[in-house]
Amino acid sequence: MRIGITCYPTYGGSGVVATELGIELAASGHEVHFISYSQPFRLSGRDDGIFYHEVPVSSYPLFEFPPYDLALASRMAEVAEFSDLDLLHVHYAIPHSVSALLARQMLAARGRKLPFVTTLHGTDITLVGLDRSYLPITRYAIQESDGVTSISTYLKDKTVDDFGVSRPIEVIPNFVNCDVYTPIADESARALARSRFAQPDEAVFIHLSNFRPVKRVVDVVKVFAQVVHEVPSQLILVGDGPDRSAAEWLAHDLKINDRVHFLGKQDRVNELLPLADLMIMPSALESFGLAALEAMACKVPAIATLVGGVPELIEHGVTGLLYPVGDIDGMAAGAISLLTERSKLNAMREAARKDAQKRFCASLVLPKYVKYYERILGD
Ligand code: GMT
Repeated sequence: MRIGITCYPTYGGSGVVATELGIELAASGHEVHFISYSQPFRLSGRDDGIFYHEVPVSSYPLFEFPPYDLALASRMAEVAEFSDLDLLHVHYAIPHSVSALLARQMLAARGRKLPFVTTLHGTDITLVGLDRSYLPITRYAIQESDGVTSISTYLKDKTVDDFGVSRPIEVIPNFVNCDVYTPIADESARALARSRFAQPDEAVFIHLSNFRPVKRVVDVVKVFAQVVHEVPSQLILVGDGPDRSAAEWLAHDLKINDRVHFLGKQDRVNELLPLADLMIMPSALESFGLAALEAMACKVPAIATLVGGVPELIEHGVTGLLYPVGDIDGMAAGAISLLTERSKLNAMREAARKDAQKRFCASLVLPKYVKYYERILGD
């Protein structure tokens, strides 16, 4: 198949899923064309079967807001025609599904078919999409898509309840390449890599996000501050965004800044995740929690919140621990109990990796997308 993919290319779960999907599709022989305003950040250096088409957005003194969605629709239609696309797959409904709808109509007028699939990821439904300025058009574009997938049952139900969408929605969960996201098998190699951050007897925590308010990064530091009084530990924070400086200030105020490592945006998170003992993901909401899945595949269970689609990923007490949002004391106590009873932590580490392999490996989830595309093309 020749598949066009549109996503937000910046740091964010929907862009990661879209990019990893494109990479996996290309590796299994499909031709993939990314259409976006810049190259998705995990794409660099990979080109077999993968093409990237930039969307130029011109400005004009009259435009207070350059119309990206229109430029995107034009580019989608052009790429579909020049590269003979079979299908377009857009990630995150706003505005990508609306642009795809326009591109499909433009091509229909030229006697060409371009079915499109919309994948719903999270705040396109739970936050931004509910804004009155976007809700009617988002609902319309979802309803009119040739296919719609959602990354969790939670998000599917939200779409039906909050948008009144009546069309079928297929649940295809987030996935991880279990050969790329993998523990470091050799203990001495792992110890050497950990020594960049921690002494041999110290525990290592990791957090990975885009530091938006929904991720509650300040809670990460608060949880860690309680743990570090009981168990010698270090905290690695990967990513960047609006709440980074609040987290940095808190680490300074609590005088734990020498134990908190802000690494900023990193490309090869698969090399950092396996260094940790535990992830902290205290989000106010997650439709799935891709970062926790990537950590689990590396044998790193998450201390997370009982929100959205997270319980579809993490089984409390088996593959991680789940607490109410803001329950700093609970999360800290849970982490301390795992770190002081190493056999419990080791069992959870094994279970986390096994569960990621059994339910969410790219090799299991990719065929679900391919089958879904075939169904859409057959309709
Ligand atoms: O909804 C968002 O915040 C956007 C999106 C992104 O681009 O970061 O994140 C969502 O999509 C991920 C991949 O499908 C999910 O794993 C995240 O749980 C989800 N984020 C939220 O629901 C907050």
